[in-house]
Formats: sequence, structure tokens, C-alpha cells
Amino acid sequence: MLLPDTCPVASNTSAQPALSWSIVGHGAIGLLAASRLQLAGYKPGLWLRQPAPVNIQFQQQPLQFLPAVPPLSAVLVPVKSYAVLEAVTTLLPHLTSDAQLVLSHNGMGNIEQVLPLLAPQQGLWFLTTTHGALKQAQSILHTGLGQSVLAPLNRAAQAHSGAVSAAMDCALGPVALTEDIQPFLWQKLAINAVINPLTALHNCHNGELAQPQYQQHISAILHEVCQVAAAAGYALHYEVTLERIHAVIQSTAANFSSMQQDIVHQRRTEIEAINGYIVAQAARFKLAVPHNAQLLHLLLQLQQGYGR
Ligand code: KPL
Repeated sequence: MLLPDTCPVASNTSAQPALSWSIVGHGAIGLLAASRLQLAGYKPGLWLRQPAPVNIQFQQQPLQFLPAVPPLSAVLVPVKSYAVLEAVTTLLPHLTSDAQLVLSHNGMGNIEQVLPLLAPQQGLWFLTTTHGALKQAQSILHTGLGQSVLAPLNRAAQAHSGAVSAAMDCALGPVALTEDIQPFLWQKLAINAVINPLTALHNCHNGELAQPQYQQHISAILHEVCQVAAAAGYALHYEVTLERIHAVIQSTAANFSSMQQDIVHQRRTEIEAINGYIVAQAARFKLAVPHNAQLLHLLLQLQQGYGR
């Protein structure tokens, strides 16, 4: 289903000058963000391994994106968790001294690795989103109208708050700005830790997980995630989180999860940044998480040899 896109034509209402945006890759969420930015009057460029113009249809409109031209002052990095470090390392020599970088991916564990790579005036952000997008041939479909939470992760980001949140509001809004992204990341991690591996292993739509035969397993996985989150200092309420998971199962019932799609297309999955992160944190706190460990093991086995 196509959804209306409502971002107003760009009027930069922030006190800071609008930034010139680049988007890394040509994944569905990145192209959705690029399309919405372009329709709002920004002129986003694409940062690709092999720079070339990209033509797509978005909401019956033909759009063209040109390769991003360094130096880059603002970059959205909507790449898979395992590709973040390499993407950022490749970008580093091409960034302005006060560039703003926005990470957006499933899973946890990358922020800590990226922060020390940046210069003192370079800002790091995280954006977590529930928008859904699908790339079909030359078209981008906005399949799930969602929202996003955006947070600055260092001091250099705070100085550019107005300009970054204005652009992200157009790209993947509505955006709620928060000072602390961690509780939102844990919530999303809990959702992904249940839905992604189960749909990949059972090769099913998200909606299938509402069936009674999955409930015991869902409960066991989630109990472990809540224990680890609590040990890490982020209390996840079991019942509330379970309700959220079921709300996502309902609202995305007809969709396939990203991990199910990765397995079907024989691509590497984000299992290491999702259940793998839980297993690694559990080890730090000497907690047993057998259900998450088993999912990690099974998915690693399944994806063996894909795209390493
Ligand atoms: O984020 C997702 C994903 O597939 O990666 C969910 C929320 C599970 C929706 O499919």
C-alpha cells in the first residue's frame, strides 16, 4: 500500500543553516529518506561504492540522485549493523571538520566503536525508526508509515541540533528528539530479538508469530532480554515490552522481517548485533541466556558463507 508523505516543502525553520545531506548506500530506508528530503527541497547526494546517478520512482514521481561530492557535511548512514564500521571508516577522510553523522540500523554495539573515530567537532547521532520501505525494481514504496526517535551522542552533535532534527523530520519524521537513545535502543532490540530470528528460522510473515505455538519461546527470549537490559541499567518492563512486540506483530503482520528476507536472499543477517549483542552483554554480567544463545547459534549456522 502507498502511504501519503506529508513533509512540507523545505522551509528551514531552525536557526542554523540547512546542511547539505548525503545518504550512504541505496537500501530501501536510505532511498526513502533521500526521496522525502528531495521532495522537501533538499538536494541529497548518494555515497556509493561505485558512484553513479540513481533514478527511482517515488509516489509516481521520477527522482534522480547524483553521487555525493566531498567534503561531506551531513551524512545519514542507514546501512546494516555489520557494515557501519566499514562505511564510517571509508567516509572519514571525506568529512568536514564539523560534519554530522546519523547512524540508523537494527541492533546495538556500533555507537561505542564509532564515537572514538570522530574528530572533536564532528557530531554523531542515532536515529531509530519504525518506517517501512520496499525497493522494487526502480521504485521505492513507503510500505509502513512510522516515526523516528533521534538523539545526539556527543557534544559536537548538540551544537547542530536544530538543523539535523529539521532534516531528519523531513527524511524519516515525525521525529522525537531525545537526550538518551539507550532506552529506545533496548526497546527496539527486544522487538528485533524476538521477531527477526523467529521469522527467519520459521520462514514466515511477522503475523505468524501471533500463533499460540510461538508464545512460550517468545516469552523465554524476552525474559532473557529483560534480565540483561536490567543488568546494563535499562529496566525493560516485561509485560509492557511483550505488548509492544505483539503490537508490532499485528501492525506488520503481512510483512517479512529484514532477517527473514536476508536468509531468503542468502545475505548476511544482523544476528550478531541483535541476539549476539544480548549474548555478549549477558557474558559481561555473568547471566545465562540459553534461548538467545541458541538463536545466535542457529542463525550463524544458517547464514554461513553469506556475504562475509
Ligand atoms: O525492524 C524490523 C525488521 O524487520 O528488521 C521489524 C520491526 C521486526 C519489522 O519487520
